[in-house]
Amino acid sequence: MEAAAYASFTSFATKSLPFYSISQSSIINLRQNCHKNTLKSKSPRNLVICASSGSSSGSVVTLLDYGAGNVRSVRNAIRYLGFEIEDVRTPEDILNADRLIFPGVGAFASAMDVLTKTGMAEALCTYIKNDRPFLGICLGLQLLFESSEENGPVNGLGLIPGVVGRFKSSNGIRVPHIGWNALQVAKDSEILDDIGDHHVYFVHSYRAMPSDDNKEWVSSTCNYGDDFVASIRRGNVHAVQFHPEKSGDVGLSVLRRFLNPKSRGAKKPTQGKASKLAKRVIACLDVRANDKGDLVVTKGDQYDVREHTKENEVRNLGKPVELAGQYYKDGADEVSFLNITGFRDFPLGDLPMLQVLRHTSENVFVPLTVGGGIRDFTDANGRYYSSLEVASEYFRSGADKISIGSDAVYAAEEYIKTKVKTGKSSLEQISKVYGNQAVVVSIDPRRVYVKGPNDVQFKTIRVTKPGPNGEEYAWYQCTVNGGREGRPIGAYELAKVVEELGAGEILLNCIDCDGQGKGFDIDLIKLISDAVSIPVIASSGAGAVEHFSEVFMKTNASAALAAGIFHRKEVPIQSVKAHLLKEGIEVRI
Ligand code: 1PR
Repeated sequence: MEAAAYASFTSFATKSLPFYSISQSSIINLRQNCHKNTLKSKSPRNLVICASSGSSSGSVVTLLDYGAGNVRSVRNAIRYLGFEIEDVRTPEDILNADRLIFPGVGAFASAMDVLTKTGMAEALCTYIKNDRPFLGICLGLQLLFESSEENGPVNGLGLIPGVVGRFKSSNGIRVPHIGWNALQVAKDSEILDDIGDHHVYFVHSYRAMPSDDNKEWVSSTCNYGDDFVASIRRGNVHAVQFHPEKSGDVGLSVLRRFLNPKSRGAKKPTQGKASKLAKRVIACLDVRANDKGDLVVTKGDQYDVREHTKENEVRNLGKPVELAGQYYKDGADEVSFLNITGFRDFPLGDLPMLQVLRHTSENVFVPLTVGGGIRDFTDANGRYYSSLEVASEYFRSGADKISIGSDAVYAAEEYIKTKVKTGKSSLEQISKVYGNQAVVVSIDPRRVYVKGPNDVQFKTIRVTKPGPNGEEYAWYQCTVNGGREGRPIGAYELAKVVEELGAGEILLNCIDCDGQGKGFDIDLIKLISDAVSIPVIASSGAGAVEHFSEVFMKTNASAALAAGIFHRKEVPIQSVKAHLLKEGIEVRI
């Protein structure tokens, strides 16, 4: 599932689109329909193309949006580049577009279902077959192919030969594919001309494969386990599997080149080097209201965020929007906000946090994660909010991923007890609607030393450094409510279960190491990153550039996150990356 947003997608379609009741049979006939190039009438199933109509303004772009999370990011990027957006409401709007961006989000089947029922599928085929300027993004690329294995087989628009299949974790790779890769440019594609060796951001579990049948379309490939189609180009029709709106400056250049063909120079694309998935460096902002009620970035020592002074104030390390913008400019591959008092305050009552997200996403074009307080909630007036509603509000406000802490612990405990997936936990509900790759589980474990490996029912490890009483073993106890309460479940058990319940990534903190600057807990990170096949973000304890190379060399972490050293300006993000490059670890530069 690619960032599925079926719920909002169908509700948008039902409310806004007059053609929703059209029969589903056209899915089957779609391919034939696409090959008929004799469309004459203006009925939704038989559309005429207006070669240049709609807005004649060169600064307007038409967007096919069905109300899902990361479309906000595309909107922000388009606006940032100085263009206005006109939304598609009817199939005619597609045909009348001067240039069309289709940031496909959602599961393949539900996307096809709505496109077909609304008459959009046929309009898209006509538009593309007439070589009108088109840019598909992510699922917007996959839907052009014949079919997908995602919950399928399901027929696609059938314009490009090939089947979209799932990455195979048996190839030794983590699925979803989340992160930054360089491309192998296969042919001149104009919009990729600035990419060269730069990395771009991918987040997906399914991919199309290059073949002899589709080679006239494929403009670049990427290697992740095997070679997959990273972009296609034929005439004015472009589509990319990566997210240009989340790929920093180089991603913005892809959009700019599509939106403004005049800016395309005669420059020839440089061939990217073969690349592995780059290790990510993430800046984390723990956010909460201080005693005056202002939302500030704070930072704890082992989760204690108060100054040890008479006033006992919440430590204030800066303003969230400003710091996030700074980290983006400094080269952070992602920015995470953790609303650390979300467990006791209702996040939707916390409008400043939503404002922070909205403002940040207008200027920060790398992935944004937000966590804190994602759970079912009943407010003082008795109004019930599901965790899905809370998450949806975060997505609508600009988050690309949400992170669940305490509620994931309760869900995992319940699942271990009952062995039943109810489908009702926040984790299951949000991943079903938005896709696994949009759901991070944040684990807050504390190390508990024991004498022998079998002293507790939880997974223990032989520790590198013995405990205070010479203990040679430890387990990692999960906590909830910002480390305030220990729970009867280990980090190992939690990680395995949340992967099963739909987590796409694990943010692995360690209360013992948090804010200490003595390095990551390598024992813990190795334990968890070896136990799951989803990406693991190592967190807590970074104090020097060497700590980053150590964690990547000794564990299978996909990313390393730090807070204090960046906030206190002790180590710039670029120094971390320069060090990693020097050590032969691939990073995005
Ligand atoms: O339980 O779903 O409401 O989520 C609450 C979220 O807030 C969790 O992700 C939890 O980790 C976080 N949180 C709660 N209390 C604190 C606290 O510090 N008092 N922050 C807290 C956790 C840990 C890291 C930190 C790294 C790196 N922060 O994210 O940024 O340890 O720090 P360092 O580089 O300075 O060592 P829910």
